[in-house]
Amino acid sequence: MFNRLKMMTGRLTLSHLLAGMFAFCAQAQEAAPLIPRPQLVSSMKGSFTIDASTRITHSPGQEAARATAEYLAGLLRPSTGYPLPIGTSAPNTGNQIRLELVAKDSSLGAEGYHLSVTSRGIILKASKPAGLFYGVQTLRQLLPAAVEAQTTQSAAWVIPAQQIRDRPEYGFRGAMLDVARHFFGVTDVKRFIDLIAAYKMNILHLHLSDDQGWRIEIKSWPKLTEIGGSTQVGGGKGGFYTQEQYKEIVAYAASRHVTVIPEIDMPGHTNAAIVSYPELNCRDTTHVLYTGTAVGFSTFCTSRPGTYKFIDDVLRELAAITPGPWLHIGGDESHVTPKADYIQFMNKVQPLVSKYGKQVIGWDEIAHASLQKNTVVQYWADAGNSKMAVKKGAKVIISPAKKAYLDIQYDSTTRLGLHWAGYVEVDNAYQWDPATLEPGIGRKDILGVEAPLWTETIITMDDIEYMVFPRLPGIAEIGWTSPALRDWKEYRERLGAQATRFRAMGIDFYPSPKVDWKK
Ligand code: TNX
Repeated sequence: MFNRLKMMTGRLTLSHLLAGMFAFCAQAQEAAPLIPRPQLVSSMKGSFTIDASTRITHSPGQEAARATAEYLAGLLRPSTGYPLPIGTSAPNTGNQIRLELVAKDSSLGAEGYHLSVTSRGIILKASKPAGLFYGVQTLRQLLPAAVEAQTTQSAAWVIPAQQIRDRPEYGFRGAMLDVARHFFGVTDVKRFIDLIAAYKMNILHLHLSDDQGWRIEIKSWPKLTEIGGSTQVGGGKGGFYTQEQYKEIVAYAASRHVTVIPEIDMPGHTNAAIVSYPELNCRDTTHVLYTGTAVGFSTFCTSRPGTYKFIDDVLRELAAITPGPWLHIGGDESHVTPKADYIQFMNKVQPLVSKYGKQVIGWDEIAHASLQKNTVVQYWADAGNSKMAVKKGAKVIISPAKKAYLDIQYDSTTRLGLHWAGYVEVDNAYQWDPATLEPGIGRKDILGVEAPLWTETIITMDDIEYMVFPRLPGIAEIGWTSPALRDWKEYRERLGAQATRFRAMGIDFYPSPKVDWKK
């Protein structure tokens, strides 16, 4: 509707006039094609237009609201070209986008928000700062896609009058980036964070170590990065984050209400660490750096005390620079670790994580060990393991490869990715419900949903975008929107409408034939 309006008008003053008239004539305005779909939207007559004198305001003394106001201004200024000054003001003065933290509204929870758009202005309310941030993401999608441009656009910045009340289904909505198989620098990771946060995801899981590379500086074991970080799949130069760079990523993520979960995979997937320090392996043979893509051939020596001293040091340093509550210890595909040793190993490592005040996450194989209270199990392949975890009282993160893996090819023609878990087209990635996927794993057992991107075949940011879009917005919606409000046919329309946004954001997405993409 607004694109048509934009075409009809072009000039700002005339468009203002027409926008008003159009809204006046319209009986009921269609709800905007938002992703994730909000809980409750009620359209009203009229609209608000952001113009050269619009201000962004917050209540005095609300620093968190101010931070979100700055973030919103940062989104709107480049494309609108307006100054959009930020300040405090009384609630009822017009032409402002007002961000308010309210104490009372417990129905909004930790991440919910209430967005009210009238012809006088916009009021966004939330009980917690994250709610304001998500309200801003919604507001962003209510504006014409041109708002995403980095240069001044001559669009009419009209937002239809409406009320939105919204809050997420799950408190854990994540994406994982494997920076071990191919390394991605700080700039790429920041863009990845911006892209997931735009769809209201709040977790970034970084897979920081694997056979092909060790990507985080550990000051007490410097060869991990010196040697273990020096290559990647295909033999490129690899790379790693210094602790300062990691902190920069964590802080950037926090400014987007995203919590970073660092993963050190063990006892398998450890060739890079073993090459750096051969004593971590039982046989003191020399190992060589690995640049292939096979899995399951390496293991730490589970019987040597030195192995646990090493792990203690790594977890201590990592915990000290990770404000989030979780440390992920991997545990997948340890094919050359005898089962009894694996169990003993996991029983010894879990307390080391707790010692540094963090909660364990492990891939579903970890369910074979005794699970510490609060250990979280990530379901990726084996439903039996995950059910066993639930029986042992663990909460589960749902990341089934056949639905949620972003590295799995869309179809047989996809130029990137793997297909060991079949093919995952956009409809397939969307049409499932974590709470009914596996009998024996119910809503109450589930912490949330995560979409992992493994990078054996992913080399550039462009590659990342192609595999992540358009599937990630669907997984984000599974995490955010209640299942009763989700339907593929209806979602398909909203996803098609996102194309203009993807383009304006410079996202190289896969134009799936399952969707009619808006031109
Ligand atoms: C399985 S998922 C793995 C990874 C691979 C991925 C490729 C998991 C816990 N292990 O090591 O990268 O498949 O899709």
